[in-house]
Amino acid sequence: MAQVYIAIGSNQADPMAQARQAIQALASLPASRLLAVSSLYGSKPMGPQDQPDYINAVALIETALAPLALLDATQAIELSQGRVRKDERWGPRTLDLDILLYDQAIIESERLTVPHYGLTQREFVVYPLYELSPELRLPNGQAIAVLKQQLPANGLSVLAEV
Ligand code: PH2
Ligand code: MG
Ligand code: MG
Repeated sequence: MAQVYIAIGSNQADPMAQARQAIQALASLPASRLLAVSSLYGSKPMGPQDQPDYINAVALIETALAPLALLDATQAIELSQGRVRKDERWGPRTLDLDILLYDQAIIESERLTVPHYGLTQREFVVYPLYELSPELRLPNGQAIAVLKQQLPANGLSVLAEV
């Protein structure tokens, strides 16, 4: 079994409900178990500013799914919650599920990069990761606690528990 951190993001169609529904869907993944979920955070949009604020959270699951099988499953959840792939980079979406860490694996394939390329620069990923696992280290040895200390909160706030 692998321990996998998955980022959840939404800024369309009742983002709080989208996030909660996504957590239910992650809890129902085959050959997997939901171990923990961070608080639900409100965050300022990264990228185009003419879009609503986001709800972000991070879930920790334990899974027997291989990385690409897990990617297929998370993309199916995105689609089931109305995700439409658009060309605009960092544009609004009903649901985004990003595989952040898969055990201590380093994966660089056409479909999947792990650790997620934006992880260390995004307060809406680093803060909830720290909330879940303050002792966590990335495969390159970086401590999540140090990353959090170096990253301004940029208005990030805890809005609710799951
Ligand atoms: N996701 C994006 C683009 N911008 N901004 C915030 N605050 N949170 C996100 O999850 C997010 C974003 C595309 O994946
Ligand atoms: Mg994303
Ligand atoms: Mg994504």
